[in-house]
Amino acid sequence: MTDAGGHISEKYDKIRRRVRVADYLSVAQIYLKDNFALERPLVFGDVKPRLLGHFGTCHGINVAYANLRFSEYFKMSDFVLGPGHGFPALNANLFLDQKLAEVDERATLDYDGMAHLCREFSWPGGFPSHASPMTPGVITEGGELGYALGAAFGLALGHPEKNVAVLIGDGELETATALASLNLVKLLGGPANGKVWPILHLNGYKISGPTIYGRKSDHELGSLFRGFGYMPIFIQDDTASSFQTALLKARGATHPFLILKSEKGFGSPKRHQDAHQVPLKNPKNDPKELKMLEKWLALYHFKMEDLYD
Ligand SMILES: Cc1ncc(C[n+]2csc(CCOP(=O)(O)OP(=O)(O)O)c2C)c(N)n1
Repeated sequence: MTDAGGHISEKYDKIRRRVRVADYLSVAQIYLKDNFALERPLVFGDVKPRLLGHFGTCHGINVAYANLRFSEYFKMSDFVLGPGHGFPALNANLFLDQKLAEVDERATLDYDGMAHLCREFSWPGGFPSHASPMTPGVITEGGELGYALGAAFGLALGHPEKNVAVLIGDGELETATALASLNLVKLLGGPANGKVWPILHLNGYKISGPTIYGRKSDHELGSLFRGFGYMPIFIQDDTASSFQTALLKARGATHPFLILKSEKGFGSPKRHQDAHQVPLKNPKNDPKELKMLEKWLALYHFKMEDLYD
């Protein structure tokens, strides 16, 4: 993967690898019931009979999580996830961080564990398609949008040791709850409290419809967040160098508010409104779609050793 300007710098290799592997595992969870490391050409029998889950928002979530988790500028104590439908991404990262293994002994960081993760995703008796009480670290189930920002402030208030990152969906920020929670910044600050780092996940769509924030100019967005008392910081694209530059800037701000622009469905054969859920609908029966799925999975150059760092 190249960074802005087309050059590849080694500095952010770990971040890029995590995004690539978590993206691969997000696709694999939605589609595969066998051939999990693409060890041979994909056949119809490798594809799940019923395709459930949501890919559209996954890449942006993986970008945010990897950049926050492996940043040298930001020591994250908690990650609060808001965007509507990104469970394959969350589950992939919990698996890679071996948090899933703490509650599910079959989620080992090897081929069998990966097979378990994918096979059981959105399967009766297995992992649900959305965050649920069995998800490690879950605070609320997440079925109702709007609470991520409020929960993040709740974690930081009275806990000066906390550095809470919260990813807010642009659709989520249209809810009254999330919008009103922007005001909570006025309660923070001072030595008694921790810090909250909100990141707006601006992928321009809620489910398959356009978001209001996606239609605002940078000037309008910046003025809005400034008005609430934040320092808006735009992450220019979803590369590691842009994200880390933004985090470095945010470190010097009392109340940073990061804005991550990502393309909904990035990596998949469909984008934007066509990528929200399952971008390829029929790779189980359509040879052309099966080839498209194989090409899509191959894009991530997944190797088993990618799991181990
Ligand atoms: C209060 C509430 N209203 C509506 C919904 C239905 N809903 C689920 S996800 C979603 C869109 C969320 O958009 P965004 O936060 O941008 O997430 P993304 O599109 O990136 O998945 C909506 C409207 C809901 N879950 N809760």
